[in-house]
Parts: sequence; C-alpha cells; structure tokens
Amino acid sequence: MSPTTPRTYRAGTLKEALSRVRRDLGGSAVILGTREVRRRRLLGLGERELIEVTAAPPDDRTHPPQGAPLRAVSMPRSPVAPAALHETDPPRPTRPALDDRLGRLHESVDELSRAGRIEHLVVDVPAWLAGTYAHLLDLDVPEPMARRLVRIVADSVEPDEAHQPEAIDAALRRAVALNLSVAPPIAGVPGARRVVALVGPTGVGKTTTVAKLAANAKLSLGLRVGLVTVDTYRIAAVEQLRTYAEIIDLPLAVADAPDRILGALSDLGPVDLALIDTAGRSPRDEVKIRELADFLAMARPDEIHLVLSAVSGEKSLHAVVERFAPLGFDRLILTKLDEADRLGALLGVVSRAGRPVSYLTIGQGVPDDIESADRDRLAALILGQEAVFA
Ligand SMILES: Nc1nc2c(ncn2[C@@H]2O[C@H](COP(=O)(O)OP(=O)(O)OP(=O)(O)O)[C@@H](O)[C@H]2O)c(=O)[nH]1
Ligand SMILES: [Mg+2]
Repeated sequence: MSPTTPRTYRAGTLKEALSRVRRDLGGSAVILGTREVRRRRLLGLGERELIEVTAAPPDDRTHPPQGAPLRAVSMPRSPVAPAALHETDPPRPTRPALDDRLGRLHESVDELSRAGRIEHLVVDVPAWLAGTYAHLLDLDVPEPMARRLVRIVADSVEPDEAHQPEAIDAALRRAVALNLSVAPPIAGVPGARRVVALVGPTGVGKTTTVAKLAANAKLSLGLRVGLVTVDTYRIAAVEQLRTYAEIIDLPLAVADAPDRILGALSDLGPVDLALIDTAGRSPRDEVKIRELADFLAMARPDEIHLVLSAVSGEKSLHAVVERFAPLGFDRLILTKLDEADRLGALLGVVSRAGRPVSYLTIGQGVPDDIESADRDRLAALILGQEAVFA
C-alpha cells in the first residue's frame, strides 16, 4: 500500500474508530468519510453495526507541525451557510502534484458518495479534532456545520493548546456562540404600550411562556401587563390563560375574530405590555396559518416570537420555520430545553431561521423556568458544557 492510500478503520462507535485512526496515522490524518456497515456475527447471531472511517495519512508538505491546526483541503461550500460563521477560504495546496492527487481522491470519494456508500464527507477534519467532530455529530449538530465549527476551532486554537481539551472546549463554545444571535428581553416602557404575540405549532409551550413572561414583567419589572388570546378553538385554551390571568392578577381579553383584536387590546385598559397568545397551528395547515396571519395583520404587534420546542426533530423544526415565515416573526423562543436529549439540531435551525433567540424555557414552572437568551449560555447548553439547571 502506498503511504497516501486511504485506509479504513472499523469500530463499534465513531469515537473508537477515530481514535484508531489517530493511533495509526497520527494527529494530522485526514478523515475522508464515515459510514455504517453491517457485519454478520458468528454462529448465525444476526448482524452488528460498525462504523467505518476512511482516512488518509497526512502529507508532510502541506501539514503544519504536529499539534498545529490542520488546514482544510478544498471542499464544496455547504448550502447551510450561517451568516455569522465567517469562513476563511482554506489555503490552496501549492504543488500541482498534490492538487492532482487530491483531485483524484475527491473524485473517488464523490463517486462512492453518489453510490450511497459514504454518507458524510469529512475531508477537512484534522484527526486531533476527530473526537470533537464526533461529539458534535452525537449532539445532532448538522454535519456540514459540525465540519465548519471544527475548522474554526482548528484555526483558532494555538498549536501549543491543541492537546488541551479545555482549550478546545472553549474554542468550540466561542465558535458555536458566534453562530447564534440573541435578542434582548422584551422592553416594556411604562406608558408606551408594547404588543407582543407568540405563535407556533401546537403544544410547544406558547401559553405557558406567555404566563411566564407576563408574571416576570409584572412582578420583576413592575409593568402593567394584559393578556389577549385568539385561541378560541378550544374552550380549555381560553380557560388555561384565564387561570394564569387570575393567579397573576392581570386583565384578559378574548378576540374571536381578526376584526375583534383591536377591541380586545383596548379592553385591557392602559397596559405597558400586551401579550397575545395564539392557537397552536400545525405547520401543515396553511389555512389556519393564514387565519392567524389575518389576526396579526389587524393587531400589528411590535414583536412576533415564533415558539420552537427543543424536543422536535431538525426536519420538523425547519418545516415550522418555513411555514410560519409568512407571519413575519422576528424572534425565536426555544422551549423545553430541559426535556431534550440533544440540542445540536437547534444550531442549524437558528442559523437558517436568521432571527435572534429571545428566550429559553427550561421547565413547566411559572414564572421561574425561563431565561433571557444569552449566546454563551446557549452555546454551552447546546454543547452539553453546562446543564439546564445549575
Ligand atoms: N418540560 C417542559 N415543559 C414545558 C415547557 N414549556 C411548556 N411546557 C409544557 O408543555 C405543555 C404544553 O404547554 P402549553 O403552554 O399549553 O403549549 P401551547 O403551545 O400553548 O399549546 P397549544 O395552545 O395547544 O398549541 C404543558 O404541559 C406545559 O407545562 C418547558 O420549557 N419545559
Ligand atoms: Mg396554548
């Protein structure tokens, strides 16, 4: 085998396979691909799944000294290009021979990929960050973003820190934080009524979040708060909000048609903050989303917050963002962070939504289980570096 021929490594987990790569090819090996393979067990005991990693040894001429960040070989840019992730173009290999060799390597990897045999191309993950890359995938961070984050880490960690897990964790947290945008808490100015509406799919926590926001605005900020519900589909929904309104001692008005919403807002009397709770809409139900748009067009809120549950999968979160886009939401509220096993998918969703996160909710408790979004904290939560509850 020539020293530059890609080699394959199989193990029960990606982490294990990557550590074999590191042991065999060293810290600057280039990971070319990963895939799942099934192996028959002996004695007819069914099959077992293995992870296969294809890796190539580093090229002395293009790789930095050991421990220094590996420069990426050129890859097509991902369509998921978060605005805040400023990629620097990887330096081009200088030698034509190397270009040629890499070109051929890419062709064969592309071919394998087209044939469905390699699921993830990770040409530019240096082996010393392979564990970090595997961790990001474990957290459900979308693959192209995981690759890009690892490259940012590779570029930002000093060579002498490359073997310090704390330095890598800190760089990763900074890279993730850079990729998140957050909004300040709702600003309630006494005497100037601010109207804020929460929208989103069914059961994500809109009403509970309205109650948390209302209680905090009244109890901590001393604002005069009123609630409006346009959820008249279910009597129980109006009753749920009415119960909170009574406990917190707030005025509540109900709007059962778009042309009633301005009346409902003025029924609240003089308030500094009016929070509008809306009925959950299935992202598939375009008619109901249009109806909601009619309510909002009449109410003309100062802010519309789209509520997303961290428990939902990446695809359904993207679908929600897309389907609710015509409502013109300006903020995202991420709920149920306490219930989700992994938060990595949120990273891609928040980037793609292109709207800042305003609040995180971390439990059912009213009014305590809510935090104003903070970039560094959210990054730490996503990476599992901090727990939801300290
Ligand atoms: N674990 C956890 N549960 C939450 C959180 N926020 C809300 N819930 C729970 O989720 C459930 C649904 O909450 P609601 O506030 O009624 O949700 P909704 O979006 O108003 O629901 P619809 O009006 O039916 O669309 C309730 O049991 C809440 O207690 C949270 O941050 N964490
Ligand atoms: Mg509700």
